[in-house]
Amino acid sequence: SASEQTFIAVKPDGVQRGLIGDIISRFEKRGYKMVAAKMVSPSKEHLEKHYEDLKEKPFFTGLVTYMLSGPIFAMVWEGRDACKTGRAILGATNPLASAPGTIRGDYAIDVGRNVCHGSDGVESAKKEIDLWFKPDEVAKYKNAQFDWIYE
Ligand code: DAT
Ligand code: MG
Repeated sequence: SASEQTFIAVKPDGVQRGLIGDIISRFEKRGYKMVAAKMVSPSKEHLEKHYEDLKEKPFFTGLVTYMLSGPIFAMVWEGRDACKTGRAILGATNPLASAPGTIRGDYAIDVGRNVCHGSDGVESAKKEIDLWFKPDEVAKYKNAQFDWIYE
């Protein structure tokens, strides 16, 4: 439905490299609606919870250290198929496999510096939005462009 939501974040490298505006623009221009955004410096515990499914992976410690290395720009984007299409806008996890035209395919090389995060499905999006945002931080509004984007 047009109200599907996904959690998208600009990781510390993306913030430092000045990519927030470009990443917002790509989602805006595609037709997605921003319903929440904030600059945050979450705790180690918060980031370990965010990546809890990966806690057994050999790269987990390095991943959490990287995510703690600076502020993160956290967002919620809404629109039809937002999770799947959001992942397509980001590109493959390993930037060397990401197509040009995707965020990672345009701006990254190393999997450990891949600039952005996006929920991998509707269920994980719900969990992540719940972890990163309070309910009153997520706006409800109709975008004036709605009828020009959806048939
Ligand atoms: P994604 O971020 O595309 O959802 P993921 O959930 O599998 O990918 O992994 C989360 C992050 O962990 C990923 O963005 C970068 C890091 N990562 C994944 N696989 C890795 C690997 N093989 N080596 C190092 N870091 C990795
Ligand atoms: Mg993931």
